[in-house]
Amino acid sequence: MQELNTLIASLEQALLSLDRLKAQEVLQSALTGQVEPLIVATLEKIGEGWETGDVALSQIYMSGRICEDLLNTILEPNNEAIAEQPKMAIAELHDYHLLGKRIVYSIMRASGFDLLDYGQKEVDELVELVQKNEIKILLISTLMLPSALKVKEVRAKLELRGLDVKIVVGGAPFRFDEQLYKDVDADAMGKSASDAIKIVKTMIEEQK
Ligand code: B12
Repeated sequence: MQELNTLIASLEQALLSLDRLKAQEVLQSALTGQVEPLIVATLEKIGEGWETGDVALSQIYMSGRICEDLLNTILEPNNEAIAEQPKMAIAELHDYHLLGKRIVYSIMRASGFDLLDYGQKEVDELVELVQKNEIKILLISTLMLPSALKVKEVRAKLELRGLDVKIVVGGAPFRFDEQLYKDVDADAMGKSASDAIKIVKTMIEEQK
């Protein structure tokens, strides 16, 4: 087993030089439980490089895209789905930071959850889909504060339609301010894909 720090350094180097094959090799050499911390830590390091001006926007953009694509090949859906799941969906609300949502989706699917991926949606489209698909647990990812505040609008519009939906949120603004989820009327907040799994399992238990 390779040290996480060694893997982070190798993945960072591969991504910054846009070496997709090398990035794939590094991710495949990681244990399943290391994939999420590996990608998150590496992208955060690359993000810091962007903030200090050492990394170009194109490099950070391509790094995200490469990780997103590779996730599909690395984490396959688990065929033994968890029994009696309520209808669930995940969406990126308003902004375009899609990688965190992709990781949560892929890891949940690899853990036996069956959930819809709505991609990036605005408030009204999201509410419409939730009603149409009879969603009971809605996972929302946002990476920017203005998007995070829009969760409150989602809740209000769901209530106007009389829909009882559990909302779980995650992403940078919620990690920076751990009380924010309450201000936007979400039911829970998670900092990682493993948190998402724990929260959803508890909600399923409570709904029984
Ligand atoms: C990569 C990145 C980009 C990439 C996005 C590429 C892509 N395809 O996603 C690019 C370069 C395109 C980009 C653009 C911009 N970005 Co940007 N970006 C980042 C950066 C450095 C990393 C984000 C990331 O991918 N992290 C890795 C992923 C895996 O982690 P994650 O998303 O946090 O997800 C994990 C957890 O949060 C959690 N999670 C996530 N969602 C959910 C959901 C649920 C339900 C649960 C339980 C858990 C959960 O689990 C995930 C896996 O562990 C962050 C810095 C940061 N600290 O987040 C800034 C950041 C998010 N960006 C920021 C900004 C300002 C922008 C721009 C406006 C910049 C500009 N001036 O153009 C644009 C806006 C684009 C848009 N409209 O959406 C700010 C937002 C600040 C704010 N308070 O609003 C940040 C915080 C940087 C900063 N410190 O200023 N960005």
